[in-house]
Amino acid sequence: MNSNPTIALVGNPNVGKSTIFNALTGARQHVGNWPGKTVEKKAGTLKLGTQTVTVVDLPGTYSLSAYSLEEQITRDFIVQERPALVVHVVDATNLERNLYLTAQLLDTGTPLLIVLNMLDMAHERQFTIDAIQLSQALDGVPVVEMTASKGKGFDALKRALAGVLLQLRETQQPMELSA
Ligand SMILES: Nc1nc2c(ncn2[C@@H]2O[C@H](COP(=O)(O)OP(=O)(O)OP(=O)(O)O)[C@@H](O)[C@H]2O)c(=O)[nH]1
Ligand SMILES: [Mg+2]
Repeated sequence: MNSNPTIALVGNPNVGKSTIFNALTGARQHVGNWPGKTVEKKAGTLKLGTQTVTVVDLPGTYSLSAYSLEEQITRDFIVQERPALVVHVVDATNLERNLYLTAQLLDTGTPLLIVLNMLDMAHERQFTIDAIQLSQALDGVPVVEMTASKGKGFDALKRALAGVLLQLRETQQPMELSA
C-alpha cells in the first residue's frame, strides 16, 4: 500500500499538466496504462522537505461529465481514489473556458489548488489576471502563478503544496484520533 499523500494534476488538454508533472517528478516516474484502457497513466514522486508525495498526471479533460474516456478516468480517480489534493492547471489565456471544469471540481468537494499557467502568453496578449481576486472568488482556493515551460513558479508551487498538505493533515488529525 502506498501511504504517501497523492496529488493529481487535472485540467483541460494542452494547459501544461505534463510539463509540470515532468518538472516536479524528474526521473522518478512510472508510466503504465489505466486498467483495461490505452490512455497512459503516469505517476511519480516528489520530495517536499522530508515528505514524499505521489504525483499523478491525469488525461486532459474539459469536464467531469464522464462522456469520454478522459472524463471518466479523471472523474473516477477523483471520486474513488480521493487524492489528498487536486492541482487544477488552468490556461491563463483561456480562463473562462477553463473555469467550467473548476466549477465541477469544486462540486466534488475535493481539496483544490489552482495553477494559473501560460502567464507568458497571457501577458503577451496584455491580459491581466488578479490571482488574489480569483482566489477570493473561488472561496479561498489557493492560486499559484506559473509559466511552466520556462521553469517559472515551481518554487512557489512547491511551497503552496507543502503548506496545503500540512494544513490538510492538521485538519484531518482530530477525525483520525476519534475514529
Ligand atoms: N507558452 C507557454 N507554453 C507552455 C507553458 N506550459 C506548457 N507549455 C507548452 O504547452 C504545450 C502543452 O504542454 P503539456 O504539458 O503537454 O500539456 P498537457 O496539459 O499535459 O496536455 P494534454 O496531456 O494533451 O492534456 C507544450 O508545448 C508545452 O511546452 C507555459 O507556461 N507557457
Ligand atoms: Mg499531458
